[in-house]
Amino acid sequence: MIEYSQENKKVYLLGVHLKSQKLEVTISSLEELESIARSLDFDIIGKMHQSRVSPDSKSYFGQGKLNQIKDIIASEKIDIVLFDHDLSPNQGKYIETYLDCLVLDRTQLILEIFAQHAKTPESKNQVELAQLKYMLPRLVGMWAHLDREKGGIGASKGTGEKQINIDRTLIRKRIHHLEATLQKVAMERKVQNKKRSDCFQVGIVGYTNAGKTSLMNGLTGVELLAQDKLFATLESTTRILSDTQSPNILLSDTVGFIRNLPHSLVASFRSTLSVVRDADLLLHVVDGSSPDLKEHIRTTEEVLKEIGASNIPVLLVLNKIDQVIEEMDSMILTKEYAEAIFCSARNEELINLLKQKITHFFNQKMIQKETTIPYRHAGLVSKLYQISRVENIAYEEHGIQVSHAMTQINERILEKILHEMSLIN
Ligand SMILES: Nc1nc2c(ncn2[C@@H]2O[C@H](COP(=O)(O)OP(=O)(O)OP(=O)(O)O)[C@@H](O)[C@H]2O)c(=O)[nH]1
Ligand SMILES: [Mg+2]
Repeated sequence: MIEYSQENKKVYLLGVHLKSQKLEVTISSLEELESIARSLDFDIIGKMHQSRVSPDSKSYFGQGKLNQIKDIIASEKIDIVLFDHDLSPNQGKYIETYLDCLVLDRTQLILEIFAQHAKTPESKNQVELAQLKYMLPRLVGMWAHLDREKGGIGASKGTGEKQINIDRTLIRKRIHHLEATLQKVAMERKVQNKKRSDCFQVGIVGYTNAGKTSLMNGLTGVELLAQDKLFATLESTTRILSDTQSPNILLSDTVGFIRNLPHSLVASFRSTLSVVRDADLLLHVVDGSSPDLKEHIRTTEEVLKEIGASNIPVLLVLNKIDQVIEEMDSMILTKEYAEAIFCSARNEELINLLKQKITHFFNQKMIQKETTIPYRHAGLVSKLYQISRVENIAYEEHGIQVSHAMTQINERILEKILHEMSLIN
């Protein structure tokens, strides 16, 4: 983790507004960096952005701006400069040497939050892997601060300061070890998922802090930790959607997304995100009260594409609708997102409506069947109860007449059983 002493470090935030982009995007991204920094207990002294046609290859910012920042660092006694962009190893090294101040970029801050919030061995390993991959190309001539005793950046447990000084070979070895360990967990998860394949699976996805865990809690009656913090959830949790009939609908809550999510993190979290890839339906939860709603939707869609989950059917859920107070705003949302489900994790009625929409989605996918079971095979009825939703059962002269609904997978299972019993060809 970033080593900073107990007292809050004074930080200054910097961003570049590329003229090809909308200014609001730069500003809201810088605000987001501020919330990340606040979650890390940094003391935010100020922020600024510079408009440029393109980033300077050597220093990202222009030289004039760098001088201005240097003065601020001196007068405000800034400890760390936070950059709202990803810096190349050379840019990072140059800026840090020039400013003579610890410089952290967006990726490092996101990695740091993940490191602090990781609780399970798996998520800790995933974060460590991403940190090491980030660190590897930066080892040669490591940024000046890494050599300092105080205020240097180390990674979370086991990847700390000491490891920064060990050679690349050891880091590569560690990377291989972590990848192998994670691979093992991924295999175990695959087996678990197979067991669940007779259930419908719903993955809750969306931008960080959109209210995914709060909705999961409301829908399933569990009490997972929901917090007004970015990346409160890093692990995937699966629960049964309450009050549903056979087959069960399983809901999985997982890690949230953010713009410019480091690729190494997405790659490391592939296994955790397998609940998303394997889902039959995605609930794309978005904070309906956020002015950055569109950007959040776009980011989530991009990450879904990156992890190979862009073909799964999606229900868009505009959450926190209780916070949309202005009638005008509400009208615009209704018009623009006519297909979306308007919800609030704080409103039981709306949660129940969401639950109905989910069950309705799957009911539509159920296949209606009429199966006749000869009395000599009466034991099959209990199997039908297991693998389908029995709606009516009548004991006729020629056999037991069952009206039931089932999934396509279970229909194939039933056909196999009937075939083996020579009840069908
Ligand atoms: N007003 C209001 N607040 C909500 C609603 N849903 C969630 N929140 C609050 O928003 C914050 C974030 O909620 P979470 O459920 O942790 O969000 P998340 O999407 O799981 O966030 P991460 O796990 O950090 O990605 C918490 O403080 C919740 O209490 C809602 O519908 N209305
Ligand atoms: Mg969460």
